[in-house]
Amino acid sequence: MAELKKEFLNVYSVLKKELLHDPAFSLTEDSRNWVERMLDYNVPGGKLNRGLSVVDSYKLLKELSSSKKGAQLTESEIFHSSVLGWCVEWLQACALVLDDIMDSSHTRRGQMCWYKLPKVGMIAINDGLILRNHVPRILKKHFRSKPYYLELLDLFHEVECQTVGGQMIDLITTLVGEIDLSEYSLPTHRQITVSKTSYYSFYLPVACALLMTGEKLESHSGMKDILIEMGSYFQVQDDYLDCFGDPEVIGKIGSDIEDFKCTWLVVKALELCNEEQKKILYDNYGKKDPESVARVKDLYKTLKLQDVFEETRKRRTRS
Ligand code: DMA
Ligand code: MG
Ligand code: MG
Ligand code: MG
Repeated sequence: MAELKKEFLNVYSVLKKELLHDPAFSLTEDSRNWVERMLDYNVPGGKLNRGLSVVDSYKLLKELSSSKKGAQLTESEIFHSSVLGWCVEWLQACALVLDDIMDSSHTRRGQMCWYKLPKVGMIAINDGLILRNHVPRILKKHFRSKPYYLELLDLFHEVECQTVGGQMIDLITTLVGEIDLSEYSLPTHRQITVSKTSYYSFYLPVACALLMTGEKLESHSGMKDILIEMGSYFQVQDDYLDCFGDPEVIGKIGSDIEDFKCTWLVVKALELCNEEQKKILYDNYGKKDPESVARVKDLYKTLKLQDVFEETRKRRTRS
């Protein structure tokens, strides 16, 4: 895998160079420098799990179809699966740049959020759109002549619709919560997590690999169900870490309590709290001052949500 990761990172440099000279964007020298810095800051610095899982999934699918363990990928297969992996990473970079503005976040991947840099600010909105528009440019350049090109375009588009739809529900649900926090429930939480996270983080990489092998996505709805489930659990973990994770480890400072978000933690707290504790939640949830945030975190600890999470984790990873 170390070798594949090295190759994967090489492909980033190839794609970046192509995009910086893509006439569609009519870049000037200054704007080319801007885009290069913006890409280096926002695209390759994460765990790369989503991108690498395209290469991994493709390798596994090839092994399955040839019933040979350790099947070797050709140069072209490594390159093309890596390109699709980077398209997933590009889409993720777009989602994160915009998500951090909307969530008023401070840090991401161990550095200041892009929009927080003094010379960037709201230019980050257009940068998000640049990132999003890079994806079809990459796909056109490298997949135009493939028989599955249209399906690939359609897949990225459908997944993006799910993601922005999910982001919208994530954001507008807070308006409902501000009126009555008890409206937050597990079904609402699930709807948010499936659409904002599962599709692009779990389904998209495997679906890309399947298309590369010539499969039709409609024939794999069982696989989709499993990946959606994994993604939903991943977002439960993300909610948990927003409050209990170490910012040094997760690379970001949580803001869900301040942002009034419908998270797994607040839903569980509402399920478990007595009337007195409910009042603490109502009085402090969604407030920006550190004392209110600390009171909510204390309540989560009193309700032993860390243990409840541990139980859920064991149950979900067993099934
Ligand atoms: C993020 O949800 C979802 C997308 C589509 C970026 P989030 O705001 O909980 O993510 P994070 O905790 O990384 O800001
Ligand atoms: Mg966020
Ligand atoms: Mg968000
Ligand atoms: Mg989060």
